[in-house]
Amino acid sequence: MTDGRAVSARPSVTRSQERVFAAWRGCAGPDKEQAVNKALAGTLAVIAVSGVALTTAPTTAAEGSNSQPTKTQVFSTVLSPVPTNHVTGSGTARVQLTGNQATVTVMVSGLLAGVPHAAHIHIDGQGRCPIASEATLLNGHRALSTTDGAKAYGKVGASLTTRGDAGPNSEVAVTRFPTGSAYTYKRTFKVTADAAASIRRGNAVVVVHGIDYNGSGKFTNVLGPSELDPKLPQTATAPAICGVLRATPS
Ligand SMILES: [Cu+2]
Repeated sequence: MTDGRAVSARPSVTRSQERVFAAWRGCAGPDKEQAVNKALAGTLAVIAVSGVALTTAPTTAAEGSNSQPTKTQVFSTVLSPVPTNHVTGSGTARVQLTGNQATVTVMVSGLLAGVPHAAHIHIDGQGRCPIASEATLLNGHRALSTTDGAKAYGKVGASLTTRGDAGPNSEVAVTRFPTGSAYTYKRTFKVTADAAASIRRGNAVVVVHGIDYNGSGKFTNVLGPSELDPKLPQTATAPAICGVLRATPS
């Protein structure tokens, strides 16, 4: 799936991703789809040069090393397709937790190619993935939005961004999430006390978003706008694959 090479963020990728973001935010209707996918294609081209593996270097240990020694625990899960959302992809996720410091590894395959996939550790819900009966009508189509799944998996506790903030505020920071149908993500960062507690009690759920509901090979407006940000299509934020983190022998 990957060749294991680390790909560092280059200015060219950043500029390209900013164009994607601008396209997303800037227009509406059919033109929007065209502009978004055109901009996304540019991003993909840049990323493709370096392969699909996205590996982000751990943050420096400079921040907050005052915590008492804490036993390292490992949590993992298999990521399975969210029902009703027309997803065939899958993946795995692993969280190594020491105090509030988490090393998160996510491997996915079979997702929609060429687009960013928002991914989070959700917390404080019912500690499960959504089921088909929780789907609603989105622009006339039965599917699960992120909000439809919130009762099951809760709110965003951490955003699995490639750089910068990794907290709940980066929930829809589309320019800072991994892109592509298959990738390996690895990053070490500090999670909130709430998120760490949720992970430890088996309540945390890893969700990767972004679906190809109508099999068009791109994000479209088939499900209408996202409830999280009306400038994004619903297909960009709807949950794709999901799994509940469980304690695992390390
Ligand atoms: Cu999420």
